[in-house]
Order: sequence, then structure tokens, then C-alpha cells
Amino acid sequence: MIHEKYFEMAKEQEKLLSRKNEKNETFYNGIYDRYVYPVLTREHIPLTWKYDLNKETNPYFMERLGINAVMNSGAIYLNGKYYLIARIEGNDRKSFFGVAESDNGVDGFRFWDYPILLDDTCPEETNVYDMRLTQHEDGYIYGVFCSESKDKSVNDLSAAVAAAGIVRTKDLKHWERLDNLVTLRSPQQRNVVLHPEFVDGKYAFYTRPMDDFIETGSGGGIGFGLCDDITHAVIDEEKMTSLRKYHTITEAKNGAGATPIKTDKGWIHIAHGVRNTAAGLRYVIYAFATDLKDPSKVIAEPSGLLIGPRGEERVGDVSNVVFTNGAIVNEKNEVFLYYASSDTRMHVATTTIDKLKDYVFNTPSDPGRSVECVAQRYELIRKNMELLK
Ligand code: M1P
Repeated sequence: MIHEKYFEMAKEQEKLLSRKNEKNETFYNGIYDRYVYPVLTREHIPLTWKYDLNKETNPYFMERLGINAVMNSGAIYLNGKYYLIARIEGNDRKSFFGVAESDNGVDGFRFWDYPILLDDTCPEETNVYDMRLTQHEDGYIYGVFCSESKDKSVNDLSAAVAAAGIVRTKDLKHWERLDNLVTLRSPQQRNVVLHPEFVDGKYAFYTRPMDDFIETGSGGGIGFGLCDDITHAVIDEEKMTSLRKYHTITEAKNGAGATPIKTDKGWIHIAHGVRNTAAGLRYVIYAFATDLKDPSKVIAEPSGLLIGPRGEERVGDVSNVVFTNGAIVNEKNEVFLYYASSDTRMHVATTTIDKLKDYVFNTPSDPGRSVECVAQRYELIRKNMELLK
């Protein structure tokens, strides 16, 4: 017999799932719009994933398998629908993936009945998270995610190893697990993204070389490497693309985010940058562009952050974080940037390809020193004062 509480809660949840989202009218920067409500939270998780509905075996209608957070989601646009492959973190701290579908990309996201069951091909793998989706020109949709295992080589309970796991699908329902990516010159990898086109006839990955699970160490930024066989992907040399730089938003680390967006002027990348503060690491989202023919070559680098944690976004399980691993461009050239705040919930910011291009190619780059930054701003003010005369 189904517990009566289920019907009461399902009715309440339906109000949340069918709630219309609204642009946040108090925010303006001319680059993108923010929205009042997150697009996915732990309250969006189907009740069937958490509760045993049977009154005999669950008389108090308790959560049996609770969910802690819904965050860092890959995104893809298929047959007119907007899909997020969300990172769902259970109360047990293990993450897994679930598909949420919406008709318009800003509200109405609903999870499919079941989460994704990946093939259990890596016995040492403890956790999986942060899938990037790439509609590749070879005809498959690839998902590249972090595959985390305990580091047994050192006597430290928390030591872990991050690698890039790879799956592929054609329908988001049947997933084929491929070998994890091997990078011969980098001991650890996270935030790996597959480029959507072949480069020199090879599969191309944006990487994030790391010496350690948390610290990137000698890793100088976002890397780029080629491999012949995606089913046993091995990268030898990793070139550097967007670099970590002293006293910028990428000083501590950075990482590729959404699959690059192709425009007539170059590939636009939406990535994350991290700096250290007295309050801990601060994660922001930034953008840059690379050359159409050589997607490893940075050709535009607007100064500073594109999206920073604001208001309620600043607080959560890991506060002061915004993080992206998915964006969608629809047939109207509208852009949906999906980002998580504080490792807790998912939001969307919307813009257009024209606006993104204008932002990336016409925003001045960071000259690197206060005296030059203020001179840059002084010049902007001077021109404005002339106009205002
Ligand atoms: O907690 C913030 C983010 O930390 C990691 O990002 P990075 O590898 O750049 O440090 C990731 O684990 C990410 O999932 C998380 O949101």
C-alpha cells in the first residue's frame, strides 16, 4: 500500500516542477540575464529516488536514500529539448548522473524516471562527477567526467586520484563506457572536455594537468592534446591554452567548462578560474576564445570574471563557488549557460551568440598591473566624459 504522505508530497513537488522561471530584473550587465529561481535543486529529485513508498516497510515515510545536492551539469540540445546531465550527490557523498529535460531551457526541468547506470568497468573507482557532453562530428554524444579513486600509493586516508572517464551514447539512454583517458605526462586530470570536431584527423581534448588531487602544482592551466583512438584514448603531449596567471582570477587553478561554442570568429570557451582567499578558494566563471583552425591557440581573453557568485549563490556546501560544465545554443542562436552555485544547486544565465562574441572580442584584456588597469578605466571614463559634454 502506498503511504498517503507520498501523494501530499508529490502534489507539493508538482508546484515546484511546474513553476515558471523569471528573469531577475534587478540584475543588469548587458552581457547575460540571470534568473530568479535555480533550474535544478535537490527538491527536484523524484520522490521515488529517496523514499520507500510502501507504508508497510516505511510506516514513518522516512527518506531511505537522501539526496544532498544537485550541481555541476553537462548540457545538450536534442530534437528541440534541453537536457542537463546533472551531478547528483547522495547523502552518502557519492555522486551519480541523472537526465533532466525541459522544453525551454529555463524552467520545467524534470528528471527521467531512473538515474544513469554506468557500466562498472573500473573496480577502483569510488566517485564520478561533472560530466561534459560533446556532440561529436563522428556521430556520437560523448560524456567526459571525473573518475575518482583512492590513492593507495600514499599513507593518507584522504589521498585520491582524479582521471577522466569517457562514455558515449546516441540517445542519452544507452551509455557505452570506454577506457579512461590516459595522459602520459600528467599524473592526474579533472575538468576534461572533448572538442566537437576532429583536429588534424584526431580526437582533441581540453585537459587540466594536475600534480595532485586538489593542487594543480606545475600544471600551468588548461591543456590541449590529441589522440587517435577514442576507445583507448592516450594523450602524449599537452599544449597549454588558457593559462593560470599571478594575481588574476585563475591564479590558483582553472579548468575547461562547457564544450566550446563555434562562432564565425573563433571557438568561445566558458571556463572556471580559482583564486585563494582568507575565506578559502573562490571559483568564478570566465570566457576566452581560440582560433577556429587551431583550437588550442587563445585569440581573445576578456579581463576578469564573466559570472561570479552573487547573493544566495554565495552560500552552500562549498561556499563562494560558481562552476560550469554545460551550455546550450539553440537554433535561434540563444545561449543558455548552466552553472552551479556553491556545489549545491543549478542555475541558468541566458544570452545570445552575438552578445557573447561582442563580450569576448571587445572586452579589453587584463593588462596585469593596477596602474595599467586604472589607466585602462581612466581612458574609458575620459571618452565617456567627452560624450557627456
Ligand atoms: O568545489 C568546487 C569545485 O572543485 C573542483 O573543481 P577543480 O577541479 O577546479 O578544483 C571540482 O571537484 C568541482 O566538482 C567542484 O565544483
